[in-house]
Amino acid sequence: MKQIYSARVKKALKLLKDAPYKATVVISSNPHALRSRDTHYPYRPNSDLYYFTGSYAERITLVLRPHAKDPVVLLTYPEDKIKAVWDGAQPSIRPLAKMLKAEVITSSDHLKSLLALVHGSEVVYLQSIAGTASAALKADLSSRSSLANRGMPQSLIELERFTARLRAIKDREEITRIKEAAALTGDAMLNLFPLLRPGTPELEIAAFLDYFYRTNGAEPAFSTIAAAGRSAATLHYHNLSRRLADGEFVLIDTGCELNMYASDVTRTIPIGESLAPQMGDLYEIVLRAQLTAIKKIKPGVLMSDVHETAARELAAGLKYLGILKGPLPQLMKKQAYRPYFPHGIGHSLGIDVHDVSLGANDRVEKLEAGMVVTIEPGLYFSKPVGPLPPCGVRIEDDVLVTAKGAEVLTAGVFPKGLQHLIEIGQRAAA
Ligand SMILES: [Mn+2]
Repeated sequence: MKQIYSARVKKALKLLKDAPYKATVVISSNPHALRSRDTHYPYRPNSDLYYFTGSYAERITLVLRPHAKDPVVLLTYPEDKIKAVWDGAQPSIRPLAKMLKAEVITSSDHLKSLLALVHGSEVVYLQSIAGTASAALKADLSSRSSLANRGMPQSLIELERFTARLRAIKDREEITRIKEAAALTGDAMLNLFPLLRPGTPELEIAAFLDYFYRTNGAEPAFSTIAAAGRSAATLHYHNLSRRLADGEFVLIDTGCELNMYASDVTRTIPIGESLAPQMGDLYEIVLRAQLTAIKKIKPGVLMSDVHETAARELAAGLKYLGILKGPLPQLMKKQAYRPYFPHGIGHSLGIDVHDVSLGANDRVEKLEAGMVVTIEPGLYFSKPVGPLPPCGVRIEDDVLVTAKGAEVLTAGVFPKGLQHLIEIGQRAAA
């Protein structure tokens, strides 16, 4: 298990060494995020630092510089006995240093240490996260006159430009962890059954899922969306102030972070006994778009192609419902579906729920074996349109790109077939 981290560091060093310039990477742990005044959010390790160390240690910085005598350096602060009284003692970083064959520098001035460590490099990859030593170095280097910068890296590049090359392609351990996070989300959704009936507050659905995650060693990977009826037309709906109602959908977009890896799933479930046939049609259109998009996935395909595939199905469906009119090629050319399908088809998934991508954005990402992406088409109506009341349908799964095609990592999460979902709703309502 532990070799995965040293193997990743080794791979990073090799990538850096193969570059035609002398490059150094500086990755700091996250600062504590302030919630308000003197209360903080629970601590979460920095994703890039975690990727290379597997460590939850705070106030450390990892430096990778393959051209130096000590290519791996860990910066740490001297022990703070008073802080330890309040927050508990920090675990020793010696085992981590041993695992990564790192030299440890204990210093109370990390900026000063970093300036010495990057001297002689031409390029340095740095973070922009306020409060990190890496960002402090970035600010310092960019504020200097060129004279004062002699011997210092002239090129300061955003860290993610480097780490994305590694993190975008998931190794076996990462895929296992994403699958475990997906399985836990599946369990949580199955345990949700009895709440899927008219009268349940949206908030109760979200609170139940959060409770389930936390009592199973995980936590929500993002704020759970539970959107009943018209609420679902708001893409990032967080009010959670309505109740589930008979004949409406509830859209549940949820995921957990387990062992630092995320799942991200959306299911849209009919509530009660009286779903209008047009609502059923709407559901089937989105499901068909999702299945067609997943079928399109294989190495070499662009995410924009996958998007286009889903969009064509959605446009054809909107035409069938009488909401769009005209020949399909023209509707596609005009992107007439955009008001109803305003977001992208998906995003990469990993340590971060919106994980790093190799393209300039998610849409131009060229798929490679080992990438994990979400596929999440949807249709949303903020006002009544034709026979449809204000509502939204989205269906989202997590998909691994394999050598030949795709593997749905969330296949076991929750049924997607409409008839099955209607039966679940009817059973919950009875
Ligand atoms: Mn998503």
